[in-house]
Amino acid sequence: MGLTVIVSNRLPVSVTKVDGKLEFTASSGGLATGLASYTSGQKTIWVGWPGIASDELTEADKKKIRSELKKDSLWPVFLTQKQIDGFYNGYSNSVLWPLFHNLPFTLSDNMKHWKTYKQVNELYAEAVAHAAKPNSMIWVHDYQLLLLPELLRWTLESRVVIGFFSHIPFPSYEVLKDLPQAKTLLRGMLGASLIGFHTVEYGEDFMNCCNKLKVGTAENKQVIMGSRTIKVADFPIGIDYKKFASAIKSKVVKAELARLQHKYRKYRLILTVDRLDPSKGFIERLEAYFEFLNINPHMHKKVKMVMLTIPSRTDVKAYKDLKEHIDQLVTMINETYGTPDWQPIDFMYKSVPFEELSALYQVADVAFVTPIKDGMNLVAKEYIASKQRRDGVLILSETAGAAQELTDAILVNPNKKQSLVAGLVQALDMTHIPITQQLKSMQKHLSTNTIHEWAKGFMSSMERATYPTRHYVKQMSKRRIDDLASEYHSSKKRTILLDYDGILVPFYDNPHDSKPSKKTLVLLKNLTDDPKNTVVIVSGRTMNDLDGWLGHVKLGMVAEHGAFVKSKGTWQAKFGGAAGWKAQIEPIVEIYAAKTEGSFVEEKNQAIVWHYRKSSPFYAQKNLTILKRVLRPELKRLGLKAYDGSKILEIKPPALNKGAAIKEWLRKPSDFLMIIGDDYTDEDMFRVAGPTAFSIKVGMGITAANYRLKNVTDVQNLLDELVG
Ligand code: ADQ
Repeated sequence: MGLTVIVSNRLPVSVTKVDGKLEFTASSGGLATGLASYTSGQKTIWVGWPGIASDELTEADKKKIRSELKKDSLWPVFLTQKQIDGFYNGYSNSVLWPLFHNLPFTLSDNMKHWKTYKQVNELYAEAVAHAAKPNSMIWVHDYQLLLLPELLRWTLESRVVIGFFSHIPFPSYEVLKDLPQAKTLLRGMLGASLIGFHTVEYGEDFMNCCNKLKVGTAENKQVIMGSRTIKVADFPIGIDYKKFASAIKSKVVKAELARLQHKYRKYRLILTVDRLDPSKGFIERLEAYFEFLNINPHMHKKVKMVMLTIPSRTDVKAYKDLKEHIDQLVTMINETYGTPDWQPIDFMYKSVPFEELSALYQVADVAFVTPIKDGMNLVAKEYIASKQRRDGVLILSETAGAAQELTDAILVNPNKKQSLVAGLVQALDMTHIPITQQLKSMQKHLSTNTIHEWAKGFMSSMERATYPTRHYVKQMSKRRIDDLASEYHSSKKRTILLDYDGILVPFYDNPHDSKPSKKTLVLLKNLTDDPKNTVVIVSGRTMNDLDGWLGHVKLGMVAEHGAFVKSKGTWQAKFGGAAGWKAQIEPIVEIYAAKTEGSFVEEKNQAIVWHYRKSSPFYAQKNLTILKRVLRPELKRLGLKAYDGSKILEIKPPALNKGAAIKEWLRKPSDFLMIIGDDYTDEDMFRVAGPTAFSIKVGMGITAANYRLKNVTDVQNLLDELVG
């Protein structure tokens, strides 16, 4: 494999200048650990800002930094203080961060930073262009670099594979639409071949924004942009589980634990650990703790809340204001309820070494993790992993990405004081057995879904995401259509296989409205009147539908994707009797159809189809994801598969497919074979047709067909040209 290039705002190292001397401090953040495990053994370069403004550096300093960092395969991007203010403090942290976390902010004040954001993304692009080689895999991280994937695609074209991962939530269309740069940012991200988020929901919000803002066309976990297909997927980040789970074996951790156990021996300890950030819900949490103490006087002197808070973005006004507000509330609570021998809150405003953090996690009876909104939240996961020998209860915001996985935690609504207070009461009341059961189940999940697996998963999806662009087929030019027509006219025996919906008729909201037009019927009649032609309609429709609309035309027919075949005027069932599995699957599908307004379930002889064309795309996608998850074990047990079609989900046995159904026509001798289809079920036909057939995909998306047409009108024009 070629070179891997990681790009993030910050390098995993901090450079400082103390008394004119450069100092280098490695940061062992989660990302660095996860990527180290993945990239060990292969050539990797990491591009990012080294944490010092270039105004402080001489040319000699920069040279020294470059050469020092090069030893660890790190590549610095130098930024001036002005650039950092505009790009990082300004646009990234005062516009994108609050917007993506649904936090209040003023757009107008910060719009002036957009230019710098763009300019700095260009600087990163230049640096990556220097670092990358042909065939490099480039993995771009987070909201500071939303424009970078597209910039890289322009600079490096198709010589590289680009992936993008967002560590923070993605906003809904209603929130994003008011940002003047929304479209530019989406386009920037879509320069990548793979876009990853922590949760399915963020990916769906992203795709919904693409559709509503008309940047590409998004469906079924992919976005089509011109000739490119971009995959959108969820990759929930994990932690270095072993590091936290086995920390207790270290002497330093043991000593620290003993110290803390003694210090807090009189109390039930409630721990909070976060960066000081408006998204982390500090105010709501403090107000809830105040209320808890107010209504539970018997807990006074029996509980203590330790708030470990790491300073963050201290140059941004909203962060300075928040620090002041927290200080006021902490003082107020300590003064209201504190006594000479008891302080309800210990507020620690600093970063602590791993050993101390681990000991705190181990000693705490409760972790009170209540962000207003959080991409994932690693603290929740670190706490659970640290609880190998001692009990501990996790209270977690339902709005944190981690809540999707840690469903055994006490899940709370961070915006509702009563919910937070009830969470505290419940956590402090819990007994040993349920606590250990919950811990075990969450630990099992975290020990397998680690940061190492996350990095591996993303990188291997990135490798696979390269295929769609390579397999892309261009639309048929006038010249290719003329070639096809001339082969048609010079041939003696022709086989023409046509899908029905989306090929001969457009899509209708109600599938029963898809009657063929007069024009289509005339066209089919002309085609079938030519004795050289065998024309077959290969559809997912029922026999009744096809006979009703086309029964009077001399056509071969395939109904229900191959369950029934009509040749020489009579229908034959290709798959035994009734499908007994339907009684087990249909009730499940019905539940989600009922939750999705405008959708319905169709029962076919050998398949069950959920139609959601008329439903809101947001709710349809959301319920589709859940339904697929719920169905997975059932389908496995019954040997069935679920297929995503055009606004449908179809469940059927995998052997039932159009490719198998058309074999009998493919066996007949012919010197002209044309197959036209539009959705995934037609791909099975394209695959068996081989390279010499005129296999034509209608519409966008990856395909095994050899040619492409745009829409039903194009198909009509082509057929007109053949019979005309
Ligand atoms: P953050 O917003 O930084 O990350 P989080 O995921 O909780 O949030 O990570 C914080 C990290 O800092 C944890 O590893 C924690 O141990 C550490 N930490 C916090 N306070 C500390 C202190 N006082 N001393 C030492 N260490 C401390 C962003 C997104 C998250 C997403 C991550 C990873 O906002 O939603 O989970 O990226 O993708």
